[in-house]
Amino acid sequence: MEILNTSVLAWLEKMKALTQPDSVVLIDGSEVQLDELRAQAVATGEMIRLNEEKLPGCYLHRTAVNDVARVEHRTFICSRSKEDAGPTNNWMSPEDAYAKLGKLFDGSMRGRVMYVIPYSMGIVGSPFSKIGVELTDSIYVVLNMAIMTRIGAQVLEQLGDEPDFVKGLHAKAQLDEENRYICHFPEDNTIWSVNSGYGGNVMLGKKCFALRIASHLGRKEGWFAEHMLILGIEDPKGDVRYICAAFPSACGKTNLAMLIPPEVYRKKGYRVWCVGDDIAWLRIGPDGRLWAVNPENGFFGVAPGTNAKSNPNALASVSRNAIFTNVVHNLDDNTVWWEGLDKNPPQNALNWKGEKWDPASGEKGAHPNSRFTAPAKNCQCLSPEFENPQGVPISAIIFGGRRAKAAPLVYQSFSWEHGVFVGSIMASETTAAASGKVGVVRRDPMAMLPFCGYNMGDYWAHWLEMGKKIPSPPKIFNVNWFRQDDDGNIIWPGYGENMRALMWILGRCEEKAGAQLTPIGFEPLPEDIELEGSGVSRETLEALLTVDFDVWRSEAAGIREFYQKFGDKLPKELAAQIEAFEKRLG
Ligand code: GTP
Ligand code: SPV
Ligand code: MN
Repeated sequence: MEILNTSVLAWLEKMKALTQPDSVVLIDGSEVQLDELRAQAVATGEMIRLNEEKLPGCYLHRTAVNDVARVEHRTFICSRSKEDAGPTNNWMSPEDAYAKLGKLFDGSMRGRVMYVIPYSMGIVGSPFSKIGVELTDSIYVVLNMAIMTRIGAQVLEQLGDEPDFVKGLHAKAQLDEENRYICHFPEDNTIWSVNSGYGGNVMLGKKCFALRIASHLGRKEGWFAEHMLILGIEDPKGDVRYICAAFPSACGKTNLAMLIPPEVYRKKGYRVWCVGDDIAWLRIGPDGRLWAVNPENGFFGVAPGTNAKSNPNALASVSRNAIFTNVVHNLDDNTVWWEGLDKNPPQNALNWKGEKWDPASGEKGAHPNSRFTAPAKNCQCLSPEFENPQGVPISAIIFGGRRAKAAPLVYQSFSWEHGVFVGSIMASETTAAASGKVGVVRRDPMAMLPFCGYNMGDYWAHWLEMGKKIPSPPKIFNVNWFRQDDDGNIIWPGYGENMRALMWILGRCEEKAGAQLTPIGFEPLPEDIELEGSGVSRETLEALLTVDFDVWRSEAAGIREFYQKFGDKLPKELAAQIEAFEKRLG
């Protein structure tokens, strides 16, 4: 196999001249080649091959200790004009960014191999799909991209001689934190990432392309690239309704996407199907509904907290051909462990840094942002529509985050416009998925704060515009699985039990479920939520549904302050929404 595409060739020559690798290897997607790379990575210690009986085809990788999460303060949108990046993104001019990173890339692959990964976000050849080529000096990246995307010869063939691909360049360089940069050039379809070897910083198809670059393309071309899971709920008659949900990083997308319904629904014949757990690309279908595809081919999920009770489907998905990053290595049987997997931490083990670890020490063994990379096809509840190039029609869009107090368990917006407002005012406590302080509430509109590749004000305008063009738009909701009591305990059981809120949501979509009007939107009455077998008391449910006006008045002030950052980019519809909201609050 060789590269014939003249644009790919010309760009590759330039990047070779810049980074000066010893050799270049084209990734054809074959198991033979991937196996050779796995063996090489094992030989150098980059990967550890795990127990062949218990975890066939699985590997463990440890990143540098200073390189364990996305780095938002070092992530840049390098549009020509600063205004196009907007007040919520870091910005560097393309000239400055190319110059600055050019120096860091200069000779960075000397003594190393450059791997060329042609990949498709979405099913190869589907009109919904987009192609990228990532150049990287990391085998870990190659093996992860091989799970997370469709790679290899078929992609180059599909591209033909078209110049329409996203150019991704990644070099580990010295893994120097002070010179780590993740730069996006939306006008050039280009991503440059240097000095990291961790997940979302380096698998350029994921957040960099499928969200930051794709959101920019979506605005130009009239579609959405969103930080959303996609799931289907099949009713006893066999009809399936699909829902998208946007939660910030480490706020429950993967868990919701793979949920197992509570007994009360299971016995009636309900099933849940996972279409995607992180990213949705949405377009208006010929029938006037919004249709979603998952552009990925695997799951890059949070390990801690994943167990046989919280997410059995995820656990089964990582039982073969998976890569584990920054978890505990059990030396007795050469398997892996993480906090929350079970109550039996291994006694003879290494922590995520590769140091001897004593579970009794009180120190965590796995990094809080440790992850698994698993092929989608491993997932027992993977939707039969997963490979459907048309995607699935969406009945409801859900926004949500981690809020100790403000947001109730679930509520519905009054309209598309109000739904966009609800998405725009999302806030959530920060998590270990990005470097920085954990547990600080911040505004994270549509869970896209770190992922929107252009001015968030224009992004809201795009949402409002699209709303006018969708003849049968999904209804928009908000959920919060993380409401706490005064002692700081989360009072909703979460996980599979979240289906109870989803059922109310579908009931609302079909105009069957009841609701009460509140200043924030339509809320279920306690009797509208099925509690059988949940262990949740009516009293707790009432607490979960309470809207504290004082809390929301101070929210409104925070929203105003946040909106102010956008100046005249704030859509007038949203200015009217906050106005009306304050009136409703009194
Ligand atoms: P990213 O992959 O970073 O985008 O995260 P995510 O949104 O997919 O979150 P994920 O499902 O991996 O969950 C993150 C953490 O939240 C894990 O530790 C879960 O155990 C926990 N979690 C997920 N769902 C729930 C829930 O319904 N209730 C509670 N209390 N915790 C949850
Ligand atoms: C997230 O942080 O939202 C992730 C992990 O899904 S990463 O791919 O690193 O962005
Ligand atoms: Mn996830």
